[in-house]
Amino acid sequence: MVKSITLSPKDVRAKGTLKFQDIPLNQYSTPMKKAAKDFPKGDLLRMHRDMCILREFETMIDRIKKEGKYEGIEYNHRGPAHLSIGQESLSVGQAYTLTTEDYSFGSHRSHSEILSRGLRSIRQLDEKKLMDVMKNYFGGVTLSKVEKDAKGDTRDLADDFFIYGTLAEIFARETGWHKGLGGSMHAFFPPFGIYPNNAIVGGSGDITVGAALYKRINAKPGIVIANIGDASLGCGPVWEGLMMAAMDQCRTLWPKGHNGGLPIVFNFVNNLYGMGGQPVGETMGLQVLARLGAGVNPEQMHSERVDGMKPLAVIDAYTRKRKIIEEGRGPVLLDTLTYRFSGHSPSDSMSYRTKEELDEWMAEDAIPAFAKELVEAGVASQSDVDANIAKAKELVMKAFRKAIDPAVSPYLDTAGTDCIEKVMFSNKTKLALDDRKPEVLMPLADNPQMKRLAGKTRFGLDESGKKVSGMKTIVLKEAIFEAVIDRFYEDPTLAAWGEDNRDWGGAFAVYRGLTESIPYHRLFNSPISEGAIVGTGVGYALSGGRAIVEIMYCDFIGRCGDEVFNQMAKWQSMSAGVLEMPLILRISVGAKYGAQHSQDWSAMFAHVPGLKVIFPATPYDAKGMMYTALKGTDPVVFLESQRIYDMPEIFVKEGVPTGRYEVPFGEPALRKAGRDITIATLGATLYRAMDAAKILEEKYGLSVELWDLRSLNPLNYDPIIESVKKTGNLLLASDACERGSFLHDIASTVTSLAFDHLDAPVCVVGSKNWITPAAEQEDSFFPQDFWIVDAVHQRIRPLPGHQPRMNFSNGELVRINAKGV
Ligand SMILES: Cc1ncc(C[n+]2csc(CCOP(=O)(O)OP(=O)(O)O)c2C)c(N)n1
Ligand SMILES: [Mg+2]
Repeated sequence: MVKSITLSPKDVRAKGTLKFQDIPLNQYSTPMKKAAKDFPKGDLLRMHRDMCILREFETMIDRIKKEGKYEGIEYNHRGPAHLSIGQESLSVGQAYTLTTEDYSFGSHRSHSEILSRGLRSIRQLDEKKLMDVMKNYFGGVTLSKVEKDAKGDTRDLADDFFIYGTLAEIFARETGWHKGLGGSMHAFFPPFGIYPNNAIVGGSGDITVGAALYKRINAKPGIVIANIGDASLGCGPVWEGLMMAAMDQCRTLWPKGHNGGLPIVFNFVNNLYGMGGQPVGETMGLQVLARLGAGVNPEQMHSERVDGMKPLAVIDAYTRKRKIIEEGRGPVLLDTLTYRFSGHSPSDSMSYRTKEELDEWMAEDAIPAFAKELVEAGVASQSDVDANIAKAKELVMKAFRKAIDPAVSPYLDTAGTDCIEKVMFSNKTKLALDDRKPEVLMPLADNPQMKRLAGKTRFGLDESGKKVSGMKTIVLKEAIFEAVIDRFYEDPTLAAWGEDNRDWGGAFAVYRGLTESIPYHRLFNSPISEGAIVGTGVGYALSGGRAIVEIMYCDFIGRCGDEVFNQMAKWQSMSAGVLEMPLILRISVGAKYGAQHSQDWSAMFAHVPGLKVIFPATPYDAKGMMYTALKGTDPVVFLESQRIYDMPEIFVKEGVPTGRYEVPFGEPALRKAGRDITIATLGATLYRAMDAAKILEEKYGLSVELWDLRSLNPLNYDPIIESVKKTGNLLLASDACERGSFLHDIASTVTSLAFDHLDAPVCVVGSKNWITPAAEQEDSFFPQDFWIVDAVHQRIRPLPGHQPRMNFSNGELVRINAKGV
């Protein structure tokens, strides 16, 4: 199915004026007496209670950080505390309108959002469900800490459970929401729809869009909220998230059942500051944040400014916006005004604002103002209000005493042998992440590309050992295609996106033929937003789907650095295994396109704990490893070298199987057995190393053992060590620049593990420590077969009569390093 949106110059070039609609500002003014009629009895007073709990909770942390004690009890909280004192009304108002089917994501300053959603969910869920949540969360450990001295009913118990669990997480205790591995800035609780809060400013700006994609693509109920700060509007991922959230295709091209704008509210928690910087008047020029929506789409994202100091104004806005979203007219942008009375963090000396300004806002404090309105409207009495304040203190003190007591709330033994490996990767195999029938456009066997591939041979050498043309035999990019399309027919949640992923088939046509089989909502072109491509993949995966996203060139990874390094890699660990991250990031490693399109940055991925990083170099491996990746539940960086997209299978005699099979991660593959020299490669360099092996054998009579590492992480060293024991040496080669190459890591580890067996230091051959030059000069940049031969001669064992062209001597190594080359 090819898209057919034609763009006529007559329309596009027509003279006219672009009109904007008015953007409402702080419009809510319904008197409490009238508004109260729309609320069930007790709800408004409970909202006041919840605000008091939030205030007391944050005040307690504030005291601890500043005075080292709360109500006379000493405690030293070493971690961060970005408090939301002053912002409670916004959180409580928002939470009032949400159900556990709605997902909210937040920022470093999200304690109030967590607590308000938790306390609200406790009132919404039926008691049995509530009990199940508490009993099932980490086997009821947190529950066991509050059960003994609980008073009242299940909901009272749940209040204790939730306040204690949140505080235990902030204090890094094993009984917290994720065993203390998330902490203050990353706490969340999925059973109540509370999704990751993010310490990276604007980090939730694109992740939340991924959650909205999950809802839309899989037709799941609920909306999603991105609670991000006003200053986060300076962050690229937020802009990318906005662009992607508003993409027209969700309405123009996505099929019935999935058609409609994304169900998302970008809720800018506008407290008028980003640390001490002021977006209004100083660091930005919007003046009124709500203005932004006008630039995003014709509906202006239904943008408006809401007075977040009034909880009922927030409720009113969310009630109206939910309707818009349910009509398929999202996304929505809210500029929700608030003010933080507390400092940005405990070290804040408030140098950036005047006492007069602070006093003016404190005089409008939402909690007493709301209480006054309740009393004046006859909804509550002063003693009800006072009782709320007292109850809040009691609940917070109870949780505090437990959370600081090491006997009740121990720390997780992170030094224990298997703690890290238990949470870093989920290491599961799951064929389908939902039990729906996968939505496809035709039977797999009818797919034109599958039919074309059926006519190809599966092994790429003819009887005389010569390579068969890629026109006749299956090549690496087609092997990847076979695995991907098959998994689309198995897992209904699997969705793919990236730049030009659809009609074009990806810039290198790996997906050619996928468009015919897969409906738009499961395979789509993204905006040119590398950050949001990966960030939405993260949000999609942690919401419960499986995504495969693509970055067109490895060099572009700088654009999604945060998403890969801090988000994709870290959420499984930060959640203590509560979340899984079945996200495959395909990255094409370039050639021929010069300095900004041809660099192998594999070492960067391997350096970041929490990513599986693989680099298959043969069609057999590419297909088998793609299967492994797409069945797993872990984040995988799947590197593909453009130089070998058209490479046939020349190692596995049986050829690339037409059916399903898996190639495990972390196991180097023996490409050729030998006795004298061990060469191990990563990626496309395998083929140049084969040529080098031929020279070494034919010209110098040396028997080469050649290993294809295939994986950076995980990596089983055993076979390489065994080979080194046999040959007494090791040369490592890849296309990555030599300095900082992951191969140096391998060299160092092998040296430690097999020191006594090495006759020469392990030698690393990489590209020059320079820019990738023009295609015409690439051969003097990427390792060539003769480089490997020269390196063997100069660094491993002299080759009789050999005249090296390259200089791998000690002197040259010292010289170029001194030059910074
Ligand atoms: C990418 C990034 N840059 C800088 C920081 C340091 N930092 C933490 S919070 C903050 C201010 C954020 O302001 P805003 O988004 O308005 O949220 P607020 O703190 O006002 O709630 C900064 C600069 C960070 N955590 N992440
Ligand atoms: Mg702010």
